[in-house]
Amino acid sequence: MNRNEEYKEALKNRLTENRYIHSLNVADSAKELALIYGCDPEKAYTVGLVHDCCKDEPAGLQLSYMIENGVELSEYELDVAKLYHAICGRAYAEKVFGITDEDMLNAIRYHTTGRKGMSLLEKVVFIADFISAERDYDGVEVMREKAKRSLDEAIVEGLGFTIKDLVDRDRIIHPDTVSAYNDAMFNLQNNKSGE
Ligand code: DGI
Ligand code: FE
Ligand code: FE
Repeated sequence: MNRNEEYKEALKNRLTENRYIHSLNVADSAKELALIYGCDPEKAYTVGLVHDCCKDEPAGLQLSYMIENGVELSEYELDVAKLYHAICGRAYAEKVFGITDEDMLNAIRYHTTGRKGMSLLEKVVFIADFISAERDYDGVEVMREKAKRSLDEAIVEGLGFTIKDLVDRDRIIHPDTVSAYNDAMFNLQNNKSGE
């Protein structure tokens, strides 16, 4: 039995209305992708639901929560508050939501940067976040098509977009972001998608 209804109630109180709607939509997209690519649709739905559970907390509170719970941050993570919510979210999901499945916890932890060697569930959640129903950026339809065709193709498209944007804005690019891009590109070029 899953605890999704309980998580929804908790998230309604923790998140802004738009962020809550985003979470419901990512859950739906993650379930759809899981059914296409053959990973557990229930796990994908739950991770989609909770992936941004700490996003609307002030950065200072997220930081103290991580410190209290013994979460260690690298220099790049410490300096990039936008990345806190994924790392903090993993700790919160384990401690408060009682999620113990390591693959689900990793899918929350790496949903913003990605990483080298992502599991199918991690990839599914990573891409679901880009194509959820309320997303309307230029190019979202291309992303939705690619997501149905190949997760690695969608990762290259999505991270290519993110990395260009970060370069344009003089932001630090997390090493996991770069590794995730290279890994997906390598898989595409060597037909090693693992899908
Ligand atoms: O939480 P969401 O808005 O749904 O999406 P997300 O968790 O993918 O966060 C997207 C934000 O994270 C976006 O503003 C770009 C930023 N981001 C992703 N990777 C990196 C990054 N920011 C920096 N500085 N470095 C990264 O590697
Ligand atoms: Fe996020
Ligand atoms: Fe999100």
